[in-house]
Amino acid sequence: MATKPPTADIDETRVHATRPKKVAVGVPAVLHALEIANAQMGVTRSVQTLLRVNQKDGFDCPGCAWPEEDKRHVAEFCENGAKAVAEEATLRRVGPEFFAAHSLDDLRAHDDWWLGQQGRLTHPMVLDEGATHYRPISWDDALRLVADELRSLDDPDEAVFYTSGRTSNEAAFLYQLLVRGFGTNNLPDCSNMCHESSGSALTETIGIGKGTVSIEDVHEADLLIVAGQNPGSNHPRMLSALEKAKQRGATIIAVNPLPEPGLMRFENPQTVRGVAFGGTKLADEFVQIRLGGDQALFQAIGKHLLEAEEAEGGVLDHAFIAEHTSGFDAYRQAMTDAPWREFVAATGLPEKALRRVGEAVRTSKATIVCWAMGLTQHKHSVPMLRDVVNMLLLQGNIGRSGAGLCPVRGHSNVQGDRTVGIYEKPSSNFLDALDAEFGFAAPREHGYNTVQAIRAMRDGRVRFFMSMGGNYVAATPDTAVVEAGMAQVGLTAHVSTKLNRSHVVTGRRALILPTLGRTDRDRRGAREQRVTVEDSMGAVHASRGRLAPPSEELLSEVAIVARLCALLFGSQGDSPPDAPPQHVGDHDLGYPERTASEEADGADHPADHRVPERVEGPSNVPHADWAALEADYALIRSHIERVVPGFDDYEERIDKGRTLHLPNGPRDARRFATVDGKARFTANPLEYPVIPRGRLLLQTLRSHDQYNTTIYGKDDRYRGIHDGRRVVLVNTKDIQALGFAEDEIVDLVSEWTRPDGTIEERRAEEFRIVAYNTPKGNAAAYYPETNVLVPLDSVADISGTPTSKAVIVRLEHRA
Ligand SMILES: Nc1nc2c(c(=O)[nH]1)N[C@H]1C(S)=C(S)[C@@H](COP(=O)(O)OP(=O)(O)OC[C@H]3O[C@@H](n4cnc5c(=O)[nH]c(N)nc54)[C@H](O)[C@@H]3O)O[C@H]1N2
Ligand SMILES: Nc1nc2c(c(=O)[nH]1)N[C@H]1C(S)=C(S)[C@@H](COP(=O)(O)OP(=O)(O)OC[C@H]3O[C@@H](n4cnc5c(=O)[nH]c(N)nc54)[C@H](O)[C@@H]3O)O[C@H]1N2
Ligand SMILES: [Mo]
Repeated sequence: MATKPPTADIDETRVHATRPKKVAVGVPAVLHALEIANAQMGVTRSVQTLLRVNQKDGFDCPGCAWPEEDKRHVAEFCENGAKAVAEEATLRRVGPEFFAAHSLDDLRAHDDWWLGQQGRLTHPMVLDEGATHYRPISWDDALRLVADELRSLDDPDEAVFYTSGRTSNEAAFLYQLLVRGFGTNNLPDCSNMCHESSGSALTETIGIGKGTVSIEDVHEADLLIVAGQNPGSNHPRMLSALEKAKQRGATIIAVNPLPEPGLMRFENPQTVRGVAFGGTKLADEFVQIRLGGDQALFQAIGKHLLEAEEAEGGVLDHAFIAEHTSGFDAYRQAMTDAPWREFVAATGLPEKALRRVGEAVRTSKATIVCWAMGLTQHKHSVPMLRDVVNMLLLQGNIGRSGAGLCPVRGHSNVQGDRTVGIYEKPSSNFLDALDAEFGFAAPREHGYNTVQAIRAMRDGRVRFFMSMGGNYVAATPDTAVVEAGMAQVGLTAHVSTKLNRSHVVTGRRALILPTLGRTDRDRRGAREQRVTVEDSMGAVHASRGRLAPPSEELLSEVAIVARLCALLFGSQGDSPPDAPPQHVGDHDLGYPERTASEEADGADHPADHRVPERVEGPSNVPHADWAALEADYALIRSHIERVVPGFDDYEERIDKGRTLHLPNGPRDARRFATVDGKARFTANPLEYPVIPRGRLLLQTLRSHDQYNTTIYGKDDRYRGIHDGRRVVLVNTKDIQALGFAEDEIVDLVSEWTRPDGTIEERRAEEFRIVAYNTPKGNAAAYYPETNVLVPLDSVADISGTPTSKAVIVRLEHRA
C-alpha cells in the first residue's frame, strides 16, 4: 500500500516568484553558501572544511563529477559544493533518542527537506515487523540479520542491491563482489536514471561509454555547445572552465528550453574581474529549443554541414571519415532525405536559426558538445545522442585537441562505480577477470536495472533490497508504485549518511546502517584510509576526509561490505580457492571504533573481545581475506588493478595528489572498440514528442537549492522562485489559452497511454502556476515532488532511463 505524500512541512502559501536573475554566482552566491555552512557547522569548522574541498591533500567534493583543474584555487569555491559539504559536515545528529521520539507515521508526514535537516545518522537502527518506531541494534546483529535474510531466499535473484554514485571505487568494487558472490547481477544504480542513455549511445558508436574530452580540451575548444544542462546550479565549477575557454576566444551556444542564468552570464567569485566588473558573458547564442527537439537540431546541423560541403567543399574531414568511420553513406542519405520542415516542427525554431547554429559549427576549428539530463531523459535519447556523435564525426571532432563528446556526469563517483563493476549487464571480460581473481564463478545472466527492479518489487518478486547510499523511493519514477512495491519486500537495508524518505517507506523490516561520508576521517586497522573516485573525464584521484566522524559507531562503506562478505563467504585469507571455509577468528570481524580519548592518545586499536560465530561458506564463493581488505583499502585497489584494465600502478599513481588518467581509445588514439573497429555513423529516424491538445509537456528538474532528493532550502534564486517548491513554470500564452490564471493553485495530472490505447492518470496536488519564459507547450516543475507523475513504463528506448524530461500533463483547477 502506498503512503500518503508528506504534508507536515509544506506551507506553500508563501511560495512566490520574482524576476529570474541575469547573472550567476558572484558575491551573493558566496554569502548564501556561507550562511548555510555556518548554520550547519559553525564558523570554524566551515572554514576548515571548505578549505579542503578538492585540494590535493583533501577530499573530493561530494557535489558533482566535474573535474578539478590541475592548478587549484586556494578554495575551489563553488556555492553548491559548499552546500553539499555543509549538509554532510553538519553538527546536527540523528541518534537513538531521535528515533524514540518520532514514530514512523510521524516521520512519514515530513518531507525530504525536513528529514535531511535533522542531521547525520549516528547508530545502526532496526525496524521490526509491525513496529511503530526504529530501535537501536548492534552492528553484529544488524549484519547477521542481512546475512540470514539473504541465506533464506529461494533464489539469489530475489535480492536487489542499489548503488547511488557517491560510493568510492573501493566500496563499489567490494559491493559488486558481494553481490556477484551471492549469485546475482541485480545491481541497479542511479546511472540507470541519469547518463545511461549516454553510455548506450556512445558504446554503440565509439566503443566506450564515456566522454572523449579532458579539461584542457574544454579550455582549448573553439565552439562549445552546452545542451540540456544547467551548470550554474548543478556543475558550477564548469562555469570557470567555460569562462577560460571564452577568454581564449571560444564561442558558446546554450541549447535549452529555459534561459538558465548560469549559462548567460557568470561572475567568477575567484577573480576581481568577476566580482567587480559584472562578470563574463558566457553564451553567445541562446537556442530556445522545445523539450525533446534536440535530435532534430543535431540532424539539422549535420544536414547543413553536408549541404555546405556539397556547395563549396572544405567542410568535412574526409581523411578522418575514410580512415576511422563506417556508415557515412547511409547517414548522408538519411540527412539528404530529411525535410527541413520536420526539424522546424520538432525544435520550434525557424530554419534560419537552425542554420545559424550550423554555420557556427561549420566555421569552428574544434567543437565540443556538453550535455546532461536534458538530453538523456527522453524516450528517444539514445538516437538523439547518436546524432550528436554523427555531427561531430563529420568534421573529425573526436580524438583531437579542443574537440569531442562531453557528457557531464552527476554524482561525484557515478562514473567510477561503473568502471569498477556496478552494472546490471556486466561484460564477460569483466566477469572472467573477476572469477580468476577471486576463484569463483560469477553469474552471467543480466540483472535488473532501476525500473526493472521496481517492476519486480511490484510483482512481489523481491524479498531483499539493499541500498548503498541514495534515496530510492524518492528518486525513482512512479512513487506510488515504488512505495507499494517496497512495502512487500521482507527486509530493506540502507547504508546512509542522512535520514531520507527511503528510511520511512520501507520493507516489512528495515535497517539503517549509518556510514562515513567523504569529509569524515576513515581510520581502519592501524591507519587512516583514503579512497579513490573518477571524475566525469576519466581522471581518478584519492580523497581523504579530515573531520572527526559524527559518531564513533559509524562504519565505513568498505567495512560494512567487507563484514557482510565475511559472514556470507567465510574468510579464507590467501588460501587457494578450493580450500574449505575456515573459522572466522576474532581478528576477522569487527574493529571497535576508537573512542575520542584513544583518538587523542593516538592509541592503536584495542583487541576485539567478541568471538563471532563460525561461518561455513558455500562452495562457489569469492575467496579473499575480507578483514585484511577492511584494514587496508590499498589491498582492494590492488584487486581492482588486476581486474579492471587501466589501473596499472594504481597506488603510486594516486600518491601525493596525483591523478591516474584512465585510457580512453577514442580520445588518446582514435581507437574505437566497436564491432568493426571504426566510429560508427548511424542513420536514425527523427523522433520528437507530440503534445496532445490542451496538454503540456512537463520536464522535472532541479532547483538551485537541492542535491537530487536532498533539499538544502526552498529557494531557486536564479529562476526567481522563493520560499517553496510546489510550482509549475508555464508559458504565459499557455496559461491564458488553457483557461488558468497566474498564481492559481492547480493539480498536475499526468496522462499515460497504455499500449492498448487506454489512459492512466497520476496526480500531484497543489502546485502554484508561475508564468515563465519556456517554449509554448512546455512546462517545468521540480523533482522529486513530481516523481508521482512519471509512469514506470515511460522509459527511453534501449537505455531504459525514465523519461523525466517529457511527461504529458494537464492542469486542473482545484474545486
Ligand atoms: N547542486 C546540485 N548539483 C548537482 C545535482 C543537484 O541536484 N544539485 N545533481 C547531480 C546529478 S546526479 C546530475 S545527473 C546533474 C544534473 O544536472 P542537469 O542535467 O543540469 O540537471 P537538471 O536540473 O535535470 O537540468 C536539466 C537541464 O536541461 C534542460 N532541459 C530539459 N529538457 C531539455 C530538452 O529536451 N532539451 C534541452 N536542450 N534541454 C533540456 C533544463 O531546462 C535544465 O536546464 O547534476 C549533478 N549536480
Ligand atoms: N523526476 C526525476 N527523477 C529523477 C531525476 C530527474 O531529473 N527527474 N534525476 C535522476 C538522477 S540523474 C539521479 S542521479 C537520481 C539520484 O538518485 P539517488 O542517488 O538515489 O538520490 P540522492 O538524492 O542523490 O541520494 C541522497 C541520499 O544519499 C545518502 N548519502 C549521501 N552521501 C552518502 C555517502 O557518502 N554514502 C552513503 N552510503 N550514502 C550517502 C544520504 O542518505 C542521502 O539522503 O535521481 C533520478 N531521478
Ligand atoms: Mo544524476
